[in-house]
Amino acid sequence: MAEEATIFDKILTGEIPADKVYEDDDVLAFRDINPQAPVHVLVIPKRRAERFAELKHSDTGFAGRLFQGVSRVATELGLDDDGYRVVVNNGRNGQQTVEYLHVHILGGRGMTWPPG
Ligand code: DGP
Repeated sequence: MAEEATIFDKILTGEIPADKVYEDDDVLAFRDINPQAPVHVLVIPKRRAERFAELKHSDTGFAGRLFQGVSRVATELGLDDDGYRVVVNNGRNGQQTVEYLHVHILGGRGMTWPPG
């Protein structure tokens, strides 16, 4: 686990405000401050991991609950029929800027492929 509090740690504790759209025991979801699509939400696990490399075999439940949360958020936002994109920027080449594992949900428009 990383030590220094990130902006997402502070959103989780309420120290920094966010436009929250969903919360349960495992995840918090809030709107991205710099949206790249009509719907752009970030889903974070309530227990911080910095990136994928930290996840161990014993974290399968943690990872499963994170993805279950992503599914729930997308459904609640009404994205299931038209579809959406799920993105995890991981590490430097992945353009990760916040060192707290998080999942982007992007919807409300057609996406292109490949990503840049
Ligand atoms: P990345 O680490 O590249 O997956 O991107 C982090 C995302 O977090 C980026 O799309 C912008 C968003 N973000 C950064 N700071 C804040 C903040 O204070 N509030 C919210 N709601 N989003 C933020």
